Amino acid sequence: AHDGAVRARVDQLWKLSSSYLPSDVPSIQRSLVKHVEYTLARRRYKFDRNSFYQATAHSIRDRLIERWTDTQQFYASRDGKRMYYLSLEFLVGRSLGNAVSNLGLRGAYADALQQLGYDLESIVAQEREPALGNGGLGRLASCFMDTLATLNYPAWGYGLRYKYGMFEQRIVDGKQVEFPDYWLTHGNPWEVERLDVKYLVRLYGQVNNYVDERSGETRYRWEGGEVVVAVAYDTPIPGYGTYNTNNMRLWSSKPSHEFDLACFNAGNYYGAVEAKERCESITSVLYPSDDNDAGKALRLKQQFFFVSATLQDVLRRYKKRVAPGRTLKHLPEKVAIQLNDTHPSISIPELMRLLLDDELLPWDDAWDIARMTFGYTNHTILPEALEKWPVPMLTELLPRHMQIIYEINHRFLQEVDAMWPGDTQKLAAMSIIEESTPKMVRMAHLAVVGSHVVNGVAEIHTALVKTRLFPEFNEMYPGRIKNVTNGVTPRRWILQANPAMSSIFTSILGPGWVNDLRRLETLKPLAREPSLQRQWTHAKRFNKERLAAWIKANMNVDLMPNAVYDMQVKRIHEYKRQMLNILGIIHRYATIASASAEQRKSIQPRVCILAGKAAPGYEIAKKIIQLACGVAKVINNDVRCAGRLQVVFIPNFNVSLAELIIPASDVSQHISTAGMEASGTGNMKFVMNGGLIIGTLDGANVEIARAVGEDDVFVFGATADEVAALRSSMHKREPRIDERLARVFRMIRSGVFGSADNYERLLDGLTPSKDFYLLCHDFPSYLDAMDAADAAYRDKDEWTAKCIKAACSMWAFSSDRTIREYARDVWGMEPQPFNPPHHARTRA
Ligand code: F58
Repeated sequence: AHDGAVRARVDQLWKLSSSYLPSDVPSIQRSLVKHVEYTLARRRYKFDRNSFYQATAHSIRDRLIERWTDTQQFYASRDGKRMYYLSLEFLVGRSLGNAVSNLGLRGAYADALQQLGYDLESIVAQEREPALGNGGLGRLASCFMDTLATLNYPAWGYGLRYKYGMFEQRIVDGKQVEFPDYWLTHGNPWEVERLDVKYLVRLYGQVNNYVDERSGETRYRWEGGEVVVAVAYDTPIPGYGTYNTNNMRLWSSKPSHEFDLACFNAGNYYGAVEAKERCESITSVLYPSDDNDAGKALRLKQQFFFVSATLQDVLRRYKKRVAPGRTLKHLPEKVAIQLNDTHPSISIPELMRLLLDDELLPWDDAWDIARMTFGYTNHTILPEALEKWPVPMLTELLPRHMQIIYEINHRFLQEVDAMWPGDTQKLAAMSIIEESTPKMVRMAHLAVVGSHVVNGVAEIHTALVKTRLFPEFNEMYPGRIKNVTNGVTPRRWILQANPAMSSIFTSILGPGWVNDLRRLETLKPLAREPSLQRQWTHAKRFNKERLAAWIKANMNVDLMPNAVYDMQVKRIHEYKRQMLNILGIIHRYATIASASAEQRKSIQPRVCILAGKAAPGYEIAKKIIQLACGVAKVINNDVRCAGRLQVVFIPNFNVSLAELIIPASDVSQHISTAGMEASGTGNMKFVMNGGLIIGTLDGANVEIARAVGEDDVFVFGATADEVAALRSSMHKREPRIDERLARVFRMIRSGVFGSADNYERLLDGLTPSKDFYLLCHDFPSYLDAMDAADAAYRDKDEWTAKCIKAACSMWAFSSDRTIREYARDVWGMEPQPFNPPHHARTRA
């Protein structure tokens, strides 16, 4: 009787709070004041802009949480197939602006704050962005999270909660200096700490075997070693214009209790503290690397820690959902796991271990389950970036996994031998184990063998994956390698980043375009209409002034407002060829400097903006930054360049800066050596924001050019096939270089941009016979492309028309299109739109 009364009271209380929080202006204001007082414990009139940021974030968070818990309960009740996106990186960017916009509450919050003396945009700018990723791969994961929620897919992201994100880049004396990014200083209002959701993760130890009494088979158990705890931190991911709110679960490492006690009891106090530190260090720092950190044991620990906690969590959730006749064999019908590159590919042997050693499944059943569950996305074919782990290291850290990998490889090589009998070359090329000293585990081979679909991220990239990276695998498993071209979320990259342009779209098309970019196509016939052109030009001008104001305030440089804004913002890497851009800038400088005052007037004014981080250990990339800064200093202080040319290197490029920079561009450069950039996603963002591309036929540039029309992309340079041919004849190349390029080299060597010693290593790699990235080869056609862009810009109306047409042709590069393809071709997953009951929505 007592139980019944308690239950009734609890039900009654839940009913009382079963309606969504009201979001009219007065209610929002009450919630802000409430959070200032109760969440922040600040007194009335004793708060500043940052406490108002915190209060606003908490107010929105309340509204996220109710949708989020309801969505998750709804998914559980529907029992549909779910997808888990496993990524060691999520470059989320700021959350407040995204949340108010996705919840449709931008206007209400702006009004509520304005009446209290605050401006929503400046409150939004208070947020410190979590930088839990390096670049494109991490940002892609976050774009996917936005789309998955927006399209109502039951999906979760899984990752790591690094205490230190991507380092902060400062430019000191014209050089990159790295500072730690402790992004949690002021707390993180977007996460919910789940101290009750935790798993034990084992490292090291040994494998013991025993005979299973029922079957008489030998079975294995991984025992001993160190045990670490993974604690979950959840972040709600709202969709745009839907109630569906998904989850991103990030793990943090903690020492395990038993482990602690054991050490303390043994009287080894310092040892115990040290061990505790070691446990916590697993999730302390994001590796700021651009290719893999060969042989870094901590990185492997991070990967396994992540995978182990995630798979335990996924299996626990799967098993909770009992249905008649359902066993682990049906896992692939209910669960898809996507591996974002090979970083989480240790999942494959870990799932095998769980199924074999804990669930006692036969090998073949376990293998079918694993293979049908996993999909693997490849993001690079550069050999130096393909992950490999030394066998001795893997054996020590994960002895049971090493056994399982050997067994997978053994069975796989039997298949290879059956297909190509006696072909030892094929066996060596395809083996998961590389027979080097020490032996290495090729994680990409493991991922291909252990997944049912392998995908590249742009058409040309997928073609190269099939023909150059995995030709034998492609022959052995026809159809397994597929293309799914990347995309970016128009919510963040158009609506949020570019309100000026977005309001043009909304005024003509209504608000629905951001979830259906195809609607922009209807604007293309209007591209030459004066009224649209006028609005478009105003928006671009507004965005340029917004950026110029930031640069004035933060770098004290006054940018020309009427110039072509030319940008290259991305990680610094030799293959991305920022160096080619800088050489082009120096050439332009030389042309201006040697021109008469009269001739100078006819040179198109240009503002060149570069930004991006170099991996701390990547010396050449750091030198490229140094040269860019040296060139900027000289050009910006040379009176002959006044009104004609300016160069800025913006420090600490991140998602928030990208949102400011990209909408201000007239042209952007995506000029990688053909065949080397898997896709690129910045290219998509720039065109969506009304800028044109100067680029090589690489990555998604190829598809963008097809979508917007070849005439509206300034293409240059060797094609991927030509690059291959040029490289193989490189040693025979005669050492003649373009005269304009030779002049640029002479200027650098003469110390115009700072001591030539600084740049010797850069120039050293640029003789035609050594020029791996083909800068010398592509330089003349690069200049032609720049000239073509300058010429096109002179006809302002025609230029604006090109930009409008291009921006309105980009629907295929919305991550909505990308995710629908994954759902159909890789995950076999249907949307599950969640609509709360009517009473829950309306009762105030
Ligand atoms: C990028 N990879 C590709 N890797 O370079 C880019 O072409 C593509 O558009 C993007 O993925 C999305 O598919 C990338 O960003 C990393 O940042 C890795 C981080 C971990 C170490 C190795 C590089």
